Amino acid sequence: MYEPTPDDRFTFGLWTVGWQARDPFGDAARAPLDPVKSVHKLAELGAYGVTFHDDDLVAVDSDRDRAIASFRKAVAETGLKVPMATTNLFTHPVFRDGAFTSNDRDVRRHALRKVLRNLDLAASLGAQTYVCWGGREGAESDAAKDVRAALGRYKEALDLLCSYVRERGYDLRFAIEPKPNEPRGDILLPTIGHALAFIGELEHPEMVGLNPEVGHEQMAGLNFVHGVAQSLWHGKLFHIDLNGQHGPRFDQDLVFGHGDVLSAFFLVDLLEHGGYDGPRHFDYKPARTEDAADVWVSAAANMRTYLILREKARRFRADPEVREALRASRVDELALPTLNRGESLADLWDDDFDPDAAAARGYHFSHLNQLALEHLLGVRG
Ligand code: GLT
Ligand code: MN
Ligand code: MN
Repeated sequence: MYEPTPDDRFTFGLWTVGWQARDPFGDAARAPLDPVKSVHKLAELGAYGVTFHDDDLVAVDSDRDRAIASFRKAVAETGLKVPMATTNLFTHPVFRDGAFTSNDRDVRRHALRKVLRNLDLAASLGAQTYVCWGGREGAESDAAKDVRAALGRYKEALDLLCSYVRERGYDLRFAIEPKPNEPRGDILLPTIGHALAFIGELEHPEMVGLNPEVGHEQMAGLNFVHGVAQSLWHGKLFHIDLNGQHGPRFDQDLVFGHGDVLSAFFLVDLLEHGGYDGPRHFDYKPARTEDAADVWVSAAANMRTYLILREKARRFRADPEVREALRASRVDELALPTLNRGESLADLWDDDFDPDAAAARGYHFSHLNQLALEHLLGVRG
């Protein structure tokens, strides 16, 4: 039980297990990992796929063509899929004021070239989602960035990239990954809500959606489950980055479930019952305390936690007492339109409604929440 298989559609970025544990205060604590080894290990652990940044592929072999050829061979041998790819527009110091929104126009042109080159590779590997995480798109000082102009350049870049994908006939859609801060003091498109509003201004809004990350919304003090639900409601949950975070602080990228576990439970419940059918992508970092073998223990932990929560969510939904509690809390009543078909606002005046009597009725949410918690803690079902 809780053994992952490719049917579970778990995917990992090469940069996750391959993270060498450099942080702002310390040097690398682990040796570089050959992407070929990561592909084989992930396949062995039961993953469905692997994702990459252009620069991840040259982690140990700086000969780009050879590195790509070995990666291609490894995915073919293992049967791993490559459902998503992305561009590193943040490590090289050329991007220190951003990529698509750098004040330096030459840098913006360089950033576009870097994405174009990797889009061709992504398409050739069968990727259907292209993530755009704009970690360097932002500022530390409000004097330094004309935010309205920057959003114009951000839109220009995405419009150009969408037209390139259309011209080439690639089966690719873009997914913006919001983050409030880190590495920049303030990052543009800091939350799911900001990104959704921005997408509406693009030339091809249907080609652009979201790749929300658990920890990034929680860093902003926001409810990730609500953010994902709203993304689904807009038809914009193109991809997802699963990990763990302990509230507003630096980006922890913990193993999935190792942060706010109650939120992780409701997230899995939503993903499994809310109509998301994309990959379950883990974007975590094996902690700096961990050695080379621990990396794989932590990778497996993400998938096992997801499967445990999936089973808990299933039992929660099947429990007759939960069904009764949901009814008593009138959770299902929210799905009923407020006016009946054929009714108009004028019909509202016919209601025989006593606000004081209605105000006296409780919603019994504490009982419902306790049932969820007890399922999660394993004392029910
Ligand atoms: C980077 C970042 C992640 C993004 C990745 C995609 S890279 O590690 O912290 O949240 O998803 O560029
Ligand atoms: Mn993160
Ligand atoms: Mn991420």
